[in-house]
Amino acid sequence: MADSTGRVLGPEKYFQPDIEMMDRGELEALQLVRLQSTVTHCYESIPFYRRAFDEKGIKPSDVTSLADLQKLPFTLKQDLRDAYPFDLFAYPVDDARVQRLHASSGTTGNATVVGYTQKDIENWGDTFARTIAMVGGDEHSLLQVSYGYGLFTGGLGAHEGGIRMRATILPMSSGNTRRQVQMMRDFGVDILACTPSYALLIADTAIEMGFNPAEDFKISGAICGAEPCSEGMRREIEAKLGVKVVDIYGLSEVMGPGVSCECRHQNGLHVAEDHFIMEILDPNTLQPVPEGEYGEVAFTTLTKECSPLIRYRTRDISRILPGACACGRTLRRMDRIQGRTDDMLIIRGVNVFPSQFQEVLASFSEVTSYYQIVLTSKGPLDRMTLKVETVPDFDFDEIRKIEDLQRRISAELRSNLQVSVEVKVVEPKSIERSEGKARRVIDNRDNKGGER
Ligand code: DLL
Repeated sequence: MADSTGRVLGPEKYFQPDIEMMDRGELEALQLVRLQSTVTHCYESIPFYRRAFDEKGIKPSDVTSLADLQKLPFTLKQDLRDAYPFDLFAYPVDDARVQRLHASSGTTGNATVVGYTQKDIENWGDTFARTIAMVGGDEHSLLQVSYGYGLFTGGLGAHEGGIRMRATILPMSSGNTRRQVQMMRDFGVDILACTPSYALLIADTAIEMGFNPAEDFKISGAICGAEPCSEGMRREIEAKLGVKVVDIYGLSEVMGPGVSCECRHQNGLHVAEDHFIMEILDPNTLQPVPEGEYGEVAFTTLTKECSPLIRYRTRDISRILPGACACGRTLRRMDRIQGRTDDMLIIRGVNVFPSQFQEVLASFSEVTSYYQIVLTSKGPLDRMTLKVETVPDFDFDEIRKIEDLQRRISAELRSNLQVSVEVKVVEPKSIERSEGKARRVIDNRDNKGGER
């Protein structure tokens, strides 16, 4: 069997085939048992949930089917912030069962803090290990973890995945990119785990160092998530490193990376439905949308012990993809994240997500995946400038060529996204590089976010 790029695929690998290919009826029965136990756990151990249930007049025993999930209250990011630091924990923080804490950065308010028991960490590792298998890895693989280690869940989440898989782990964390490349080559790394922006920077650095990783390195797979990545950018990383790139999704509040992940067929992310129930909600009515329609993703955790969550509204936009996957997994797939409700830009009345720019840029061979959106205000009106870097051999001496390219990109953006954008093509390496999540939007408006 060959994939979309013509690469011949070996046999499919699975980490937990009994679960990943479970009969749907059995899986739903398992979900119900776990949902009932989670609801009881939340009600008995977390005053926030007891209050929320009481306000709605619901008791854990009222949950007798998966459809009863609809009766339960939502949890918002603000609820986690208000609970800072430990009020949403099911156990006191000094309880021996609480093994680890992670937290979001908290740049826009209190950090959200999440606790993990040993079992929580093992379950988390299992979901990441599934992705390692999805991209062709196994216990013989050498896994380079180049997500940041620390309170961010990327590094340690991938690390746990490596442990559960019994792979060999190279715990690089992010940064020191030339050293990353050198070790990737010298040690014969098989699989890289990092953000897509960092994978691209690693690839470009390797090429700059005079290597041709696609031909000369052993690496064959990359697990790239934590931020949006267009198909164009994915193909660029794949071509430069000679790997297959699979997408992995997750968020610190819900667990970390591994809530859903893509198999090598690259057609949506299989949700770890034995650990989470996913809902797609209409953001206005908060009712579930029909299968295949976009909406806000919400998760209910099914196995988390320390920080269980009921109907957590993520603000991420996706949809459920109908149909079976060629890999044989029965876990349903969600589409790649389209954007976040709070990332959406409203420019002169038109709604647009930064990631949509990436998709349009992918059709221009003269530019790379490095881009940045700069917002400024001119009087009451907002202006958007899209800075995009050209490929290294683009001729910057010919003003006419530059202007023509800018005009063509701008016209394409207008016809695809209906937005009026000033496009500025800039020389290679003039946009800041990222070792983690890329900063795509610079907001220099006087009234920041006034129109957002
Ligand atoms: O980014 C966890 C993670 C680490 C996921 C490593 C994958 C790999 P947070 O820092 O809490 O956690 O950020 C979560 O990042 O709500 C999405 O908006 C975004 N995000 C995460 N994965 C993807 C992805 C980690 N694959 C927020 N595609 C989420 C697009 C993603 N956006």
